[in-house]
Amino acid sequence: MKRTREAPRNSRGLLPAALALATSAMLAGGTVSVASPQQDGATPDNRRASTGNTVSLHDVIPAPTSVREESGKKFHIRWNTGIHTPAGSPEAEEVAHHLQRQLRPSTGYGFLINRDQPGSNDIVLRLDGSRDRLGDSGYRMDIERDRLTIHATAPDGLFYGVQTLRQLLPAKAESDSPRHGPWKVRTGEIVDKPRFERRSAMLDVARHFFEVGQVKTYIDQLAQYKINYLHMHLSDDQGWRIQIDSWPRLTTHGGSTEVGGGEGGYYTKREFAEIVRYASARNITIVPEIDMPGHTNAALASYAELNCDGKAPELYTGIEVGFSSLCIDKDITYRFVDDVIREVAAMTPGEYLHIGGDEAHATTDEDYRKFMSKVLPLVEKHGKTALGWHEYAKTDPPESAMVQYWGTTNSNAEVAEAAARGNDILLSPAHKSYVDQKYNEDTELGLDWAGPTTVREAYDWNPGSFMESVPESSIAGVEAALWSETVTNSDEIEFLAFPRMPAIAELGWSASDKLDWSSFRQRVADQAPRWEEQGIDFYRSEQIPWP
Ligand code: NGO
Repeated sequence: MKRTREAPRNSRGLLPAALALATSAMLAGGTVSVASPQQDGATPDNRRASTGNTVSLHDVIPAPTSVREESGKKFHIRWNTGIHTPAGSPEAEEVAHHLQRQLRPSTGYGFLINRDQPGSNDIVLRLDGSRDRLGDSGYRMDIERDRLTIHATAPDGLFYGVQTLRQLLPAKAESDSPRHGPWKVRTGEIVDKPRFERRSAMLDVARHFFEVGQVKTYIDQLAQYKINYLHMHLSDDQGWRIQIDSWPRLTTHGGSTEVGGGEGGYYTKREFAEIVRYASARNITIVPEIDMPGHTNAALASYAELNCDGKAPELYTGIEVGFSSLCIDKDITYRFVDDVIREVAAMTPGEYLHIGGDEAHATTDEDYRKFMSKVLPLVEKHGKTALGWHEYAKTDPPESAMVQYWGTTNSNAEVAEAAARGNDILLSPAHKSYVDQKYNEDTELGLDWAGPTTVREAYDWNPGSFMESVPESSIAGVEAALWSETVTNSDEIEFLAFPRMPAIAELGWSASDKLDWSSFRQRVADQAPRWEEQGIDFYRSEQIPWP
């Protein structure tokens, strides 16, 4: 597929002044800081830039809560470096195995796990963190010359500490084949914890289907930026992607095509269980979405009896939406929804089940309310909490339900009322966090109805204060949504998600006083060699000072 990687139109090949200055200083061997001044007591002087050999402790995405970097000394990973884990915590040991799998291929070292006493040069994982300071998911990394220790209150925090450690090693540590060291980490201390509980990404597997392996690749990419939920859009007009035993034609017929008429596909229960397991081993909870009552042509095409007129429509491979609806007045509709929710709920260990509810343009307002009043109790009946696109806020869902905002402005009365009633709000404003939008008019890949959206536009907003009359305490978090009307493979997922997904990840994780575009663009630039090692096909936005 052809696409525009650069934004050549307005580019005159000139470096912005600050960057030109920074570049010439670096060429002269000097020290440069493009970060904002005076954060966590750091002056631009003690914020040393990363070099080819070592990475500045400040050079992490999402930006940590506080960083203190020492000068001169380094922690050195050597052939005999082991990983020490606390006794009696299989989850912590899982994190150790994850770190081991991560570092073995590039270093060629063994990273033996669980020695009785931590030896010198070891990486030590400890569940002794202070809950006051770190909460449930934070960590403190203490990097000394002869030991690197990650303290956390729970295994989640250890996992996040390990993701930070990966970014503190030279980019070649991400290689899947042996490379020469040295493997040094600068000494100092990082204290870190998330601002919001939910740092989510969404992948639309309905418009184009992605195989299990492609989903796993994306999960790996998300996990390194501390994303902890993957919302999977599993059904839409163009395809039904998850096996439902009680309604088998949903997949055999409804899953047999996709946008553009390709062969589509679906996940068997076994395959889906593998996705859930793989994600959970990377601290990511899968949130399944079955979109209804609109966006249901694939289901309506599979079962004639779900249609009010008893006639099944043709399968659909276009991208216009808003024309389909389940039949609100038929009993069979609710038997169908009950079966689907029961089976999907049984396949996903997480608390939430997403019931869509967006763009029900073929359903009257009255019918939409009637539908939600019957479906919301079914979600509860099967032990789940409802999540839905913000249109369903008007049906007064129970207080426990979460509302996902996808509008293109910062005000919505129904969402504000839902927040006042006690519903948590998940933010994915389409003009900011829809990573399916083009970067600029010249990008061939992507839609543009809410965009185009540059990297800076995706980054430059504050989720805590974004929505009028919705206090930060009502915000569950943010989501980078990747709809797949134009996306057909992993390269294309990566092109749209990088660098915007890491931008949204930082908005979800980092404290508001750490959100700073000039610092972020520099840190993103420094991720490029890692992405190259990982084979990530990112977009070289001209807003970023790539190395
Ligand atoms: C909208 C629409 C989706 C599209 C997407 C494309 C929502 C919640 N419904 O977002 O069906 O795929 O835009 O950007």
